[in-house]
Amino acid sequence: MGTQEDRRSQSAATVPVALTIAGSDSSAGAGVQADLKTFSALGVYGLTAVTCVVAEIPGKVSRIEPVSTELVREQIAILCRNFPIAAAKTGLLHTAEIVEAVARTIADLFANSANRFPLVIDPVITATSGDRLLELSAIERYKKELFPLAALLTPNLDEAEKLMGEPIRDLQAMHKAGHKMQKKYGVSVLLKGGHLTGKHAVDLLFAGDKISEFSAPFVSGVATHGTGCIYSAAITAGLASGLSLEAAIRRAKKYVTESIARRFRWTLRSGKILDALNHSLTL
Ligand code: PXL
Repeated sequence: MGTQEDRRSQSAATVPVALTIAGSDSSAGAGVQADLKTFSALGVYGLTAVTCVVAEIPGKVSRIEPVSTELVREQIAILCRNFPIAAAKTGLLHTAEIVEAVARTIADLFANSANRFPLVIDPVITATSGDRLLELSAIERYKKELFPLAALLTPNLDEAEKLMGEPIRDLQAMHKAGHKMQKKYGVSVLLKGGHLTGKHAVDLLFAGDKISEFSAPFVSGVATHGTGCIYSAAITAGLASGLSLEAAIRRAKKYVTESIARRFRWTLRSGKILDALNHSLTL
């Protein structure tokens, strides 16, 4: 036991660091804002590399613009040179050029194996509102350049359908598609089933020779966005803290379910209801 001063600097020095490479959501339910709140709630110091700026409210994206590839690259590079990053995630990357810039920056870094950390890829294509957020030409770059660097992919069913080019409409199809994706890209895959199975939200993890199931009661009647963002952020926080992939996902699933169940709600003067995820949970 040292002095109080020692203990303070020690706990500050040992807090795990995680990086999110994602878009800015003006309404703070998704994107880097949601990721940072999630990292904080789970005891991790969060860093950000912003890829694009989205003007939006829950349910409506009104404008989106990319950050220059040079600036995306520099944000990641300067952070990686100067912080002890223990895990990272990618969220919305918006354009093919940004996917490529992110992949090249991380590949350069990982070329020295001492610099490697687990990378979680949330292949965001569409917003919950249905607005498309990613150029379709970016999908090929994801597959060729970014997936090979990942420790985990976290597609939802819609994203997995677009990546694999086949419909996934039941649990059996989820098993088939997840296995195929794991083999094809040589990485672990968390395929998120959402409301597919009715009363429960069931996700499947394909890692090594094992398939694990993560299930939670489906919370209905909540109109929120950003659940995919905070799920991958919570997994990244777990990995940064030294949890195994399975333990990180189990805790992240609980965090997401709770943040939906304990959502914030505002009733506006017009009578319109506005929901937002509650990111400030202590699990
Ligand atoms: O939830 C998808 C998403 C991801 N990232 C950013 C977003 C959104 C959606 O609305 O704005 C930045």
